[in-house]
Amino acid sequence: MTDTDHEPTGARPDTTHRGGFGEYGGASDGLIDRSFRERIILVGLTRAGDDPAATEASLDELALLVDTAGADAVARVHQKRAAPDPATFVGAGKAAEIRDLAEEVDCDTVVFDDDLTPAQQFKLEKILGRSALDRTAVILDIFAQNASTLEGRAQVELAQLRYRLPRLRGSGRRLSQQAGGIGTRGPGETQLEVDRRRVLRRVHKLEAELRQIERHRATQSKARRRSRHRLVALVGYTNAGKSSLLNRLTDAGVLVEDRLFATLDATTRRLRLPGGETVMITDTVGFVRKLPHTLVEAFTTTLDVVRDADLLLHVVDAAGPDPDGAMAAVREVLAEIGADAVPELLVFNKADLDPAAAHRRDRHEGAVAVSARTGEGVDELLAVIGDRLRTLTSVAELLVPWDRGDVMAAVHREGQVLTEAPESAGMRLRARLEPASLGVLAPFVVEAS
Ligand SMILES: Nc1nc2c(ncn2[C@@H]2O[C@H](COP(=O)(O)OP(=O)(O)OP(=O)(O)O)[C@@H](O)[C@H]2O)c(=O)[nH]1
Ligand SMILES: [Mg+2]
Repeated sequence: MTDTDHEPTGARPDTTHRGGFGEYGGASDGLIDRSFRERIILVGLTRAGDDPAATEASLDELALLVDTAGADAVARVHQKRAAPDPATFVGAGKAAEIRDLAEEVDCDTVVFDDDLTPAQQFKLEKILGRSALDRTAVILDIFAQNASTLEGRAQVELAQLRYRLPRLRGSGRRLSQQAGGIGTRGPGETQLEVDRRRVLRRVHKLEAELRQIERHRATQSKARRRSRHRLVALVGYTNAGKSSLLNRLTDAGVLVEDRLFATLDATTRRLRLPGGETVMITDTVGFVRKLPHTLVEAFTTTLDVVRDADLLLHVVDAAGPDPDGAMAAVREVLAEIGADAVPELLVFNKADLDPAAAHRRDRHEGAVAVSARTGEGVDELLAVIGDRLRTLTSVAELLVPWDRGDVMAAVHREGQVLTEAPESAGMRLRARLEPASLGVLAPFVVEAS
């Protein structure tokens, strides 16, 4: 670490707590001293059997992340190695090389494209004589800058604290200085223990706050289910155009920016489909390769909405550098949050920029190509959403005895009645029903398709 990095954060007035975090949040390990752009060296490692081109693609993205965080990538180092060195991630010789390069290009910080263990980070900072961060730290920093709601901030701070807890050794002195000493130290405790205790206390408080929000969410989603509106969730790689599409489909007015992770909070709007049915559509946080687990965990309340959705609109930037890689990364995160079973509709966006969008659509059955910017393909998208949602329900034929007015009412309430024909035994109906309603009405079902 550099000397300035060892200063208490209070002495760096421009290292702002922009997200309004608690005393450990946002500032101290952040990339950003917003009075100038830091100069960064990026380091990637290709393991035996892996494709070096994939490492380069990942480094391209890391450069974008670093830029979004507000710093400049000035050099790049790529090492091929059987496996990461347990002590220094790259080989010790390479680490020394990076130190020399850092001197030469006058860089402030070295960012590694993979997660560093706390021990590796500590060792590397000693060798490099400057901060060593990993991709996770950069992503956390961007999230911290973009978090604006109470929930978003709590989630990001929680992720940051969980990330920092095992790393307190490296930053212990800094935290000790913040603690202010008198009265904060219990008998026989080291400063590190005090710091850990304080961080843990804050973690528990945030967890409690988020549980509260989650309970509120659960009530909301119950209300939605009662309202019988289907929920469609926009998911996809960051910057794919999810918010633009929501704005195009509804008048949501969600912030759209050519930067990564512009959206952190879920926004839900009503959307009327051409068939006349109303659904709820929700925009949410974008995904990225190697999305940090701490973030995925901290964002569970936000991501619940994805898991609960009836249909996912998987938005892909068809004009992006690696649409297939982005799709794979998104599906990985979906699996991680338990949303991989939710039906998915692929939407290739930015068709105005790249005719490849149409080709990609043709290669994937049921996919749609659109441009959120020009509106091209949007009518088709709406029609396809309606079609797909209809296939998620099933049509059943029921025979309801005349004395069961309650069941008749339930069929009308729970489903869409297609035909009714009176018979001597009762009313014969054909109705479109969700699996749950179908289950309840099973005793009256004559035939289900
Ligand atoms: N040319 C073109 N640009 C688009 C289109 N859709 C979105 N964009 C641009 O792509 C960038 C990202 O759009 P957003 O809607 O913010 O993307 P997002 O998926 O919500 O991104 P995050 O919230 O950051 O994950 C913006 O600069 C948009 O103007 C499109 O159909 N065509
Ligand atoms: Mg967005």
